Amino acid sequence: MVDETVISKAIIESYFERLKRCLNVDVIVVGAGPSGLTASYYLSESGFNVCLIEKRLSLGGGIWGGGMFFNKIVVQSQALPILDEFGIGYERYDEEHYVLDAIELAGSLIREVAKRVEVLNGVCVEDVVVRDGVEGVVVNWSATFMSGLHVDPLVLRSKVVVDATGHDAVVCRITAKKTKAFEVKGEGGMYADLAEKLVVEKTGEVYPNLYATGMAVASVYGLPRMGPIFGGMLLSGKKVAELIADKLRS
Ligand code: 48H
Ligand code: FE2
Repeated sequence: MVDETVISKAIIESYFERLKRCLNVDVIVVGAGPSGLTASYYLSESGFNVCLIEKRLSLGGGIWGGGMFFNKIVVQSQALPILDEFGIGYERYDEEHYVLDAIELAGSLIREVAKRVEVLNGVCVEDVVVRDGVEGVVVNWSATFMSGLHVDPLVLRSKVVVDATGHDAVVCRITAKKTKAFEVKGEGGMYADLAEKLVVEKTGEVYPNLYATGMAVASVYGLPRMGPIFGGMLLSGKKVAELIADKLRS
């Protein structure tokens, strides 16, 4: 016979163990869109403890809607090895463009990440801990912001924080405002070919121990936008994971 209080106790105990493990991790990734999911996957594959924080209930960010709600995604040939690693199918459109299903992309990334990474969904990053560089994030339930209630936040610490919050570049914006050490320029106009190259090229450390990946990179450096081509997001997520792995191992 199932018992309601046992169900509740199992959930509370299991979740609180997860929350305690998130108090001190190697890497906190903020935002579970394509770049944050890819970064989290490769970091955990390299043996690091990762906490992935997503303000919405569902992970996947901008993947689900494809282009203008047409739930298809395009990637360029360089991103195919990442799709292969996740076992995600795609069709060749021409020699440079490949088309895939947005739902399969989101579902596959989420499945592999959920198996490896501590995910806190429905949790919003509202501030950063800055001492010798960024040393953690300040979090609260997303529902707290929606309710308008005054409830103070909690703090999670890490060696590195990754801003994968997309167009808003939330973590970089907060850090820029608090430290006055750099500026977040805001993304530029549409130029897919250039944007895809630059977003990967400029992926990296923005401020000591704070890295940007995905659209957040475009926002920080004023790069052009690329529309619904997602190869750059996946490649940026993989690159940021490699850069952080090198830093944490040195
Ligand atoms: C916790 C937060 C917070 C917060 C936001 O927007 P995303 O999908 O981001 P990327 O960079 O991985 O992918 C961008 C892509 O979706 C896109 O928009 C492209 C390619 N656009 C091109 C164009 O021209 O428009 O995901 C960001 C995630 C979302 O799930 C947010 O809910 C989450 O971050 N998030 N999570 N705390 N403060 N802010
Ligand atoms: Fe976008």
